[in-house]
Amino acid sequence: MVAKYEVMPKVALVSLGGAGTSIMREVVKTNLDVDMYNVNSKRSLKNVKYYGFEEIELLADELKNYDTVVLTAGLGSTGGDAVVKLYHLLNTVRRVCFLISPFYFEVERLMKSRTQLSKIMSDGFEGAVLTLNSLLREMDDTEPSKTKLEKLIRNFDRNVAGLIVEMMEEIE
Ligand SMILES: Nc1nc2c(ncn2[C@@H]2O[C@H](COP(=O)(O)OP(=O)(O)OP(=O)(O)O)[C@@H](O)[C@H]2O)c(=O)[nH]1
Ligand SMILES: [Mg+2]
Repeated sequence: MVAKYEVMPKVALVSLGGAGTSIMREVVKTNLDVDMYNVNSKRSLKNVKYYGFEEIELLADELKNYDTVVLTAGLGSTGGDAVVKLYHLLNTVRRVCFLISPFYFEVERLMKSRTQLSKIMSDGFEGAVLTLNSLLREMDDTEPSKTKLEKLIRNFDRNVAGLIVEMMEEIE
């Protein structure tokens, strides 16, 4: 007799860098049940497998066992470079990206983010690129405050986390 079992697509979520990590922190608060991996300069998330930026190859080898890998990172710095590298190492896997592009005034990072994005964007691209600029419209106070911006970013990360959870629940 052949054992009957449901074939579930294997999906993993990977966050990279500061922005990716704070988005994943919001995902962890939901009850999404998927394997999670975090790449950063130090470990900061509980119950999530941690890899350093220098361990991307090792992580890629582990991720090759999945059907789909969802990647989230902020572009413009180390996390952006790491997501580009990982994206290309995973060319045998379905990749879905949720990428954050910097504020327009982060000039250096913005330029770097464009280069990084050009290395990921192609006909087969799946996912979304969201810009932090959308938050500036909500900073209409006469006196802009750091706390207000931090709150808006937190809310932004919560919304991105919501998009990721919704998308991943459809795959699972
Ligand atoms: N949504 C969101 N965006 C962030 C956050 N922190 C930084 N960013 C944005 O993402 C871009 C990349 O920043 P990080 O993800 O922090 O970059 P990193 O890879 O950690 O590298 P460094 O911060 O340079 O050490 C920044 O230019 C910001 O525009 C965050 O907590 N949430
Ligand atoms: Mg950072």
